[in-house]
Amino acid sequence: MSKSSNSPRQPTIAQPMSDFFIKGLADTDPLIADALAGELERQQTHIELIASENIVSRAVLDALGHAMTNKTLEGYPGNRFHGGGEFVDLAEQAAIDRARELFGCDYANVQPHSGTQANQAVFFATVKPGETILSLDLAAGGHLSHGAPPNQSGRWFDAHHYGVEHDSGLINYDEVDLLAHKLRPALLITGGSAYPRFIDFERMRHIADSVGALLLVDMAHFAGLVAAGVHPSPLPHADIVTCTTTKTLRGPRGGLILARDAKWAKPLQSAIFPGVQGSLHSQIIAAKAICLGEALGEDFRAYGKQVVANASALAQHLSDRGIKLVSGGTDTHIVLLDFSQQGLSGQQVQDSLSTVNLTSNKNPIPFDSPKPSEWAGLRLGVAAATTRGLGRSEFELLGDIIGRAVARCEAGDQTEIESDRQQVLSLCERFPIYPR
Ligand code: DSN
Repeated sequence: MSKSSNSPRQPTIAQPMSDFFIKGLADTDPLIADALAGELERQQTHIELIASENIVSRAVLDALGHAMTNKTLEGYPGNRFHGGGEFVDLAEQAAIDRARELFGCDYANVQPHSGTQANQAVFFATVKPGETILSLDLAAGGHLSHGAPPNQSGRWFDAHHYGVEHDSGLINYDEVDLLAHKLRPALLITGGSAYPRFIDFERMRHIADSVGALLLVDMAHFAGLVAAGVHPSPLPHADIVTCTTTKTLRGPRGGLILARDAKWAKPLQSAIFPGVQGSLHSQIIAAKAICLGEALGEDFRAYGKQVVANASALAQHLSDRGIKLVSGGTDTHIVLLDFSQQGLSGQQVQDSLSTVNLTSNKNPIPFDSPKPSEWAGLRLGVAAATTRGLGRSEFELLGDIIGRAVARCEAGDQTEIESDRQQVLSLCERFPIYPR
């Protein structure tokens, strides 16, 4: 027996924990601490009307700031390239199971870092560089990652686009049919960022089948409405569905890929990893599981119903005030305003709304100028303010305030700004978010 094995075990003396693990941001990096504090206060004192935003629960925030962020893993639950994955496996499997239950599908991949990367993975799994894809035009409400010229998808694929009817603002399904027969795309894509109406998924399926194309539906904007049962689901019709977990789904920044048929599991698993991504963002996957769990609850269905009611109230109120709406109204959380007749740009109206603590974004409208500075549209979304608790009457009040902001843009009249800003601040106080 060696001498050392007979020696008494040395008592363990814990070292004091390093400040590195204790000190908070305010002590270590005041510049970034101030930026975070400023952003929180901005959210608390402004009403968010950007359609791609929402306000996540405290539970989702807890996961996003958790030490799970330290864990590196590649692969999928139970089949990782690194050790120590048992707890992330729990979180990822919960996210997968909840996504499948929520959307009623056989396959879910919860790893995409964003909606764009979810779409990239679908391209990776279904089309080869140079093949033809057909999608909704950007100005008609489509999305950059669906083959827009400046995006990788627009460079790697032979991308073509369908639009909306000039008068109705609704998708021109006859044009989709015509282009599909002429171009024979490998992939037909629908969905986008600024289309306020239901999409006829059944008709899209029919068109895809008639030319042997696969159908991808990007439900990034309306996924939460599908989850809440207030929007038709694309799952029964599309081969593959992508979405983000932000926006109406009210979760962390990130994407999902869903498919009704498990035959897509293998190509889509390897398209995300190792196809277009490396290791997963473990803490974000935990946050996705939380948001998907929330979306399975009754409260979320009530939220979804209220989103649609609020959007409809806002659309009607703005229309009554003489503001033109693309497609004449909305079926979703999006209300798209058209200022082309007034000769105003979306930027002017966005700036005017920001003076009264309303946050929005300029947006192209169908047949708009390609130059963002000349876009005549403004996109509003009601999901974030609905999460905050605003109902129809508050959205009617916002409609009045927006109407006056537009009138100020037209007349160059700066009166009533302060009283309108105070009304918005008082809404923020009545419907607070996160403890100060
Ligand atoms: N596509 C952008 C939007 O809708 O605002 C970001 O997701």
